[in-house]
Amino acid sequence: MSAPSTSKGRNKYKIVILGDGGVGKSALVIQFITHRFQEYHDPTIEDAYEQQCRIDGEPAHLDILDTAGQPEFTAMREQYMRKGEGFIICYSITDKRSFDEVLAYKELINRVRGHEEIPIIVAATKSDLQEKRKVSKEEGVALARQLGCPFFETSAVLRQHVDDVFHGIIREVRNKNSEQGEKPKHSRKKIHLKRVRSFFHQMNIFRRNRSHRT
Ligand SMILES: Nc1nc2c(ncn2[C@@H]2O[C@H](COP(=O)(O)OP(=O)(O)O)[C@@H](O)[C@H]2O)c(=O)[nH]1
Ligand SMILES: [Mg+2]
Repeated sequence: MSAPSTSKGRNKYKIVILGDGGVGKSALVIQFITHRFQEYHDPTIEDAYEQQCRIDGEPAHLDILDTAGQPEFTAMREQYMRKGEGFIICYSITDKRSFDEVLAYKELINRVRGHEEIPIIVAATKSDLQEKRKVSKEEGVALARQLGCPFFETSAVLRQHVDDVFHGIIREVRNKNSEQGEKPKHSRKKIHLKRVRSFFHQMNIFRRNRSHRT
């Protein structure tokens, strides 16, 4: 049986990497794609990468967004949070604060996606820095269990469990899609709701225009 494609039917997967600045998001993505550890990557750059690979014998085209910045609720952020099909939330084993922030990123996803079941993986980074460890593996496992998602401790330096994270998130998205039987994106009920919302939206614009005139 062939693996289900995404809702757009192209084996294309939109993956978003979240996590505090400096945890190693860019290093993780770059190691996955180039098989190299890049020691420095401009922390302010938010970049998108594309990668083709075979996962469980099926082709996958990954569209990976490497985010930058804190979990604030900006319009741009809302846009990609809405479009993301799978999320990798990163924290560093050397940084307890980044671990505590994982829940804030999960809440951000919930805020945009409501009760929709969203494929997530928690990725601990910098597992080569054992002497600087501030978060135990057990704490990571417990957090992932709380979120009901897979968990890996990775090292971009040693290329440990890097593929596992990206292959894992694709598996999660595929599982979700096959459970939902690749339903059309918008049910009748949703389309109706959209129309109602759009009506209210127009009303608001109308009111705004009126208030400009007065
Ligand atoms: N030892 C070690 N350092 C890492 C690892 N991943 C990233 N770094 C370092 O952590 C810093 C921040 O990495 P970066 O990928 O820019 O973090 P980002 O802000 O989350 O994108 C850089 O100095 C990297 O060299 C890792 O797996 N092991
Ligand atoms: Mg970065």
